[in-house]
Amino acid sequence: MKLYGTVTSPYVRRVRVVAQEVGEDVELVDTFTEAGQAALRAASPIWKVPTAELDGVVLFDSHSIVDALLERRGRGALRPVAADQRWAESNFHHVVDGALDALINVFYLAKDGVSPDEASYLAKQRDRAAASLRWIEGALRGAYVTEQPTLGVTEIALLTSLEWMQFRHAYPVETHPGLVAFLAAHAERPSVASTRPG
Ligand SMILES: N[C@@H](CCC(=O)N[C@@H](CS)C(=O)NCC(=O)O)C(=O)O
Repeated sequence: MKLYGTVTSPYVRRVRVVAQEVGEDVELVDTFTEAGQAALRAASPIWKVPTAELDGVVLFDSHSIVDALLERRGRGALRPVAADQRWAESNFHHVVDGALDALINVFYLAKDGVSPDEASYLAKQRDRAAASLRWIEGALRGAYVTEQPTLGVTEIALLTSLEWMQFRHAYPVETHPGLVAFLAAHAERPSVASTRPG
């Protein structure tokens, strides 16, 4: 798979973890470089990473890329989504994305010199992330999203998001003991340890 992205992006890392779990080799096009950015803009009209080319198909979003990988390469040891858990797990995944998108907004605008104290929309993003992470901490079943103690794509989305928040000092994850314990439980898994930024 050709994967457009950076090694620090949490959305790209989700895909890299899943690719490793299902045995797919990744050829990374580093979009931090000028040439990589030009290649990304030629491949995707939304200019976001991850974008991927898999079996001749171009995919513009981590969810599509992960779904395509699982469909075409199998799940490896990853937990399938149980039919009766489908919508609960979908909600969980969207809350993870909601927290991450909110903090990515705060992070990038801080680089442009705008802080949440100066823009009420940004203060809302910060508060949305806090509310979402409190909800996630309450909804976790120990180190997993469901009662089944097996890593799945939702756990991967959560752990890559939380580790990005720590890496960028975007949110005080350490104030949530349940989230800290969740991260510790998965920290040594090879696909997780080998893709960690920093
Ligand atoms: N919904 C997208 C989100 C991807 C996303 O927000 N990527 C960020 C990097 S982590 C990005 O490309 N930001 C560049 C920009 O917004 O200009 C997905 O799941 O792939």
